[in-house]
Amino acid sequence: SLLLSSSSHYLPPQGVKLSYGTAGFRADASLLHSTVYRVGILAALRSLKTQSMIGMMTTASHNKISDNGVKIADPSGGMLSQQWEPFADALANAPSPQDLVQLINEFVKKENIPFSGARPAEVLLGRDTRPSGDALLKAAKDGVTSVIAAVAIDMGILTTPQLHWMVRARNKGMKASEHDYFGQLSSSFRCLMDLIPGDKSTFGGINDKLVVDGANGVGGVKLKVLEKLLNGLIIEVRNSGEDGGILNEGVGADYVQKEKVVPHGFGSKDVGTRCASLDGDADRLVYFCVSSESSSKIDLVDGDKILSLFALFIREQLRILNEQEDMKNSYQARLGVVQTAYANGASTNYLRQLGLEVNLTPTGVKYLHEKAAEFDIGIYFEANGHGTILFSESFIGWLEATTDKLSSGSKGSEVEKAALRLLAVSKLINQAVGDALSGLLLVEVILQHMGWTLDRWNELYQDLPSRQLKVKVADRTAVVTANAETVVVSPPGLQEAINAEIAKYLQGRSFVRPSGTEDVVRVYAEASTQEGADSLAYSVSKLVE
Ligand code: 16G
Ligand code: ZN
Repeated sequence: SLLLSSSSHYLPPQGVKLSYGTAGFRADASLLHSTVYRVGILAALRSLKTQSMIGMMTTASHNKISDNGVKIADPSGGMLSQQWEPFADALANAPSPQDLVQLINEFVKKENIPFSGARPAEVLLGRDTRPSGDALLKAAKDGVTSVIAAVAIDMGILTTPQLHWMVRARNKGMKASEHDYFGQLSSSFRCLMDLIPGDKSTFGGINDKLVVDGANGVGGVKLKVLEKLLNGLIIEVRNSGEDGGILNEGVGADYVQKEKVVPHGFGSKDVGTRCASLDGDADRLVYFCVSSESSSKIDLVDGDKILSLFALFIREQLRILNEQEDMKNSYQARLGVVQTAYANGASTNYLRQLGLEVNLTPTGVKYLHEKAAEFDIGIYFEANGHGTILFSESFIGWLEATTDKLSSGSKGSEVEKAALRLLAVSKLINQAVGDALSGLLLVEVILQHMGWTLDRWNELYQDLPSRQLKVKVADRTAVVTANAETVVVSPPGLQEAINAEIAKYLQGRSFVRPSGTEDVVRVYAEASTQEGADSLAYSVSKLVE
């Protein structure tokens, strides 16, 4: 068959076992040709099964430039259904073309995947700026088109969230080019700017520029295009990759958040400037400012604080809607926030003090996203800067009906403005997946709305000192956790030992979990002082060894 002959060009590397994991397949790019080819097949099958457009993104995000990776966007624009992950693993690891064909035939039968009389498979392909992306793109196309009548549509170099956005838009019957993406982001941004209360515009002097570290990846380049469509926001992009810097090397959101130092290209000249950093495929965003002229230390404004800013703004708009006499009880929108155990304890306290429902899930976007989707407005963020705000269809419908009704009556009322703001947020913020570009625009417009500087925002609460360590162990799967990774259930006795350590520290908190992306166990600790956090992390890592 066609499949048998084409797959013989993509034999898997020997002795390498790949796993779809939390973020798709990732490895040194030279090992991935057969994997990407096979994920192309999977994408086409997924498209047939769902009778929808599927996305396939080639990226290794914040990992080093010689790595690459591949992941699937489901019809909603979200992550691949977890039910298909075991098939992805089996597919990637099938030793020979014959095994591969047999595996596919069995799966097609089991899943009842329609071939004849059905709409042919369509797969949107995107990739980041990695040099290995070109050859892997060919493997992806070959994989997709080895399935009968399947079509691969190459969208070129994109951020990961752009591709997810396009898949979602296409499946909703909307226009889904890059031009449409930029159009939607910039018009909803301008709409929010126009709705800023007049008396606030003189506060704060926020009209200074924002300086963005593009991680030498795709995000900085796209941001430069986007910036031209905005007015009232001046952005300087550094580390755009156009000046010889290397992707993710001493730059980017992952580096800045983990190391808490300035990225390359930033320094004493930037003291007092509002800075932001994207990761290599622009699905993570953190803010920071350079602490002092003499050191490379930064004040980090992480995903938890972005979440807090968003939550404050949304809560305020909901309050305006609910206070209005005639609006009462018309729609009690449920607002929920979702974090992981890595969220700084001070952020969780702060959010609870605001009266918000805070939910914890295990690490990984698919878990946070799924939980957030249970609310009318669900805000999720990982501390590392990946997150977004999800709006329920029914609440969007209500907002649309309400703004229609109001625009004929009480023109320009506070209620109408609040409803219009929420609608604009739902269009600005990526509904498919965390998106650094749309997140950045929302942060900027909220700061302007509040009349806040970066410092004022950063003062919402003060982070507890924390420390992360990784421990190499013989078998990391021996560590099994429960309750959103906050307790160890196996090996027996480990949690009790951790508890005993925690008890020695003021505001102590610590947990361990096996990494989903590296062969290590991760240790997290928090305490009232940095010395305390360091020593708690150290003693817990000794327990894990
Ligand atoms: C992946 C996840 C990210 C998570 C990280 C944790 C997605 C798309 N990405 O990058 O959400 O924070 O893994 O890595 O789910 P770890 O398991 O090695 O700590
Ligand atoms: Zn990323």
